[in-house]
Amino acid sequence: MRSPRPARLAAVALLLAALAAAAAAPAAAASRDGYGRARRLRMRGKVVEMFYHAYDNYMAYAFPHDELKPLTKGFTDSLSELGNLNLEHLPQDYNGSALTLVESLSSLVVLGNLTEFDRGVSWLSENLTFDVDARVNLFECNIRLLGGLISAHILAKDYSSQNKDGVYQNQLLHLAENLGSRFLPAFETPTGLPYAWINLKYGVMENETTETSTSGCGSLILEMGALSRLTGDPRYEAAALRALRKLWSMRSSLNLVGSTLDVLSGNWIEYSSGIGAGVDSFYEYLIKAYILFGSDEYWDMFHSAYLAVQKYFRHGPWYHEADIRTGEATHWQLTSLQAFWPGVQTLLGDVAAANLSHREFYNVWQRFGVLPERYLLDYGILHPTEKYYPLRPEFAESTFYLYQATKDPWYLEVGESIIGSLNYYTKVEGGFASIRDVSTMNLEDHQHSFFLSETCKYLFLLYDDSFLRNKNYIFTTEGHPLPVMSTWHEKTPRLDVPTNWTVVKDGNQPIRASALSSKVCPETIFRQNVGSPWESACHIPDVFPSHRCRADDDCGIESVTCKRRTCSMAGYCGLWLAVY
Ligand code: DMJ
Repeated sequence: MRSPRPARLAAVALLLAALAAAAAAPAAAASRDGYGRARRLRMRGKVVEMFYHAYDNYMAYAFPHDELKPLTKGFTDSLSELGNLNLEHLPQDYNGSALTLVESLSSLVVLGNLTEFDRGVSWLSENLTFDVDARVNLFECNIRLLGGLISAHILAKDYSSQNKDGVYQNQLLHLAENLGSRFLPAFETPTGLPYAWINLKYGVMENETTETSTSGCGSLILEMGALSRLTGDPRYEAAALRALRKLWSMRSSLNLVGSTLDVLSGNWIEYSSGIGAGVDSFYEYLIKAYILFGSDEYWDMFHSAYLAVQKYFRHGPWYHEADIRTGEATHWQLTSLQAFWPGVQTLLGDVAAANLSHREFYNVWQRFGVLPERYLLDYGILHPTEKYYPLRPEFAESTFYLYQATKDPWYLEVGESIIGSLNYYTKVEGGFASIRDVSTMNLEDHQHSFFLSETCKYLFLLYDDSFLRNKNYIFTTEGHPLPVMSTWHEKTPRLDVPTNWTVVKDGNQPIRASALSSKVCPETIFRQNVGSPWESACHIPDVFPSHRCRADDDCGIESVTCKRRTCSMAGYCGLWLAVY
C-alpha cells in the first residue's frame, strides 16, 4: 500500500473558505494536484452511474415506498428505526414516506439534475402528509425526513425552475413545519430531553420507552434550528437547544457524556461511551451548530468535549470506549460509524490527526474490502455478530473532507478504492445491496436511503465540487447541505487580528467573501495569488507547513473563525486548544 503524503495546506478550516475557493477553479486544481483531468472525469462518471443505478432502481421498484430491496426488486416501509408513514391518495396498504426520494433531492442538485429535482419536489408537494398513525424514531425522522425537506426547500428557492415560475411556494417548508410540529410533544418531559419514539398523529404513546441515546436527543439542533430560522417559529430551536443544554449538564467531571440515558430522570443508563454508535452526531452537531448559528455556546461545549475525547478515548490513531466517570478504557473496538471523526477534525483544522486516523480506517477497509461494522482492536478480528457493511458513508465523507483540506491526490485514490469496492461487492442488477457479512461478502436485501443522500454525494463531491463554488454549506449528519448565512448568525465574535494582516480587495478580483466568513470575520476578502491557496483576510498560516509546533507562537490564526490556533501536547497547531 502507498503511504499518504503529509497534509499540505495551512488553510484547513475548509468548507467555508478554502473549499469554496478551491471549487472556483476545478480545472486548475486538476492539473495542480497531479491527478489528471481525464481520470477525475472518469471517476466522476462512475459515481454518477452509481447514483442513478441506485436511484432509478428505487424509482422503478420501490417508489413511493421508503427504501429499495435491491436483490428482490422489492420495497420496504418498515424501517425498524424509522417506523411507517402513510401517504394520502395512495392505496390503503401503502405505508411509506418516499423516504429515498426525500433523501435524494439534495444529491440531485449536487449532481446538477434540476429537472429530476423539480419532479421530486412537485410529487412530494402534492402527495406527502404526516398525519398518520405511525410510531417513528425522532432522531431518524429528524435527520432523514426533516433534514431532507429543509435542505431541499432551501435548494428549491435557489435552483428550482418552479420557483422562478412561481409554482414552488414553500411547499417543502410547509411539510417540514408540519413534521416538526409533530416532534414537539416528544420534548414534554421533566428534563426537556425528548422521547426517542413518537406517534406522528397521537404524540407520545402510553408506556413508551424512556430510554434514548445521546445522539438521539443531542443531534437535533441543526434541523430544528434551521426550521425555526426559516419559519420564524422559535419553538423548534428552543426545544432542541434545551435538550442539548440538559444533556451537556449531565456530563461527567471528565467532560464526557454517556451513550444511553433516561429522559424522565435525566440519569445515564450506559456509562461506557466513545465517538461511535449512540454518540457520534452529538459531537458533530456541536461544531456544526457553531458554524451554522455562530453562537459561542456551541463552541464552548464542543471545545471541552473535543479535548475530553482526545484525552480519554484516543489511543494513537484509534478511538476506544471508556467509562465516563473514570476514563478507564472499556471496549477496544473500531466501528464503521467512527469514520466520520476525521471529517470533523478536518473541519476543525486538525488535519494531521484526521489523516492519521483516516489512514488506519483505510487499512481496515483494504483488509476487508469495505469497513466492517465493528472490529475488535485488541484481538485484530471481526466482532462475532456485527460483521455487516450497510453501504455506510462515513469513510467516504472523511475522505472528501481531507481532500478538500489538503488537495492531496492520494485521497482521490482512496476514493477510487471505495468506488471499486462498492461496484465489485455490492452492485446488483436491482441497485446496491448491503453486505451482511464482510468475511463472506454475502449480501442483504436492503439499499439504505443514506446511500443516496450521503455515500454517493460525498464520492461525487470528491471528484466534482462545483456545487460548492458559490456558497458555503455545512452538511447535516445525513449529508443534506445547509447554507451558512450571516442572517442566521447571532453575533460577530471578537476579531483578534493584527491589523497589518488585513488584506484589502484587489480591484481586479471579484470579492468572494462567504456569508460566514464575512460575519465572523467582517474584513474577510478572498484573493487569489497564483500558485497559492485562497486565504481569508485574517488568516495567518502556521509557521511550519507541516503544522508541527513547539509553542503557541508557531501557530497562526484560523482563516474562517479568525481565532488563534495553539500548540497541542502532541505538537500540532489547531483551533481546539484556542485560549480566549
Ligand atoms: C446516517 O443515517 C447518519 O450519518 C447518521 O448520523 C448515522 N449513520 C448513518 C449512516 O451510516
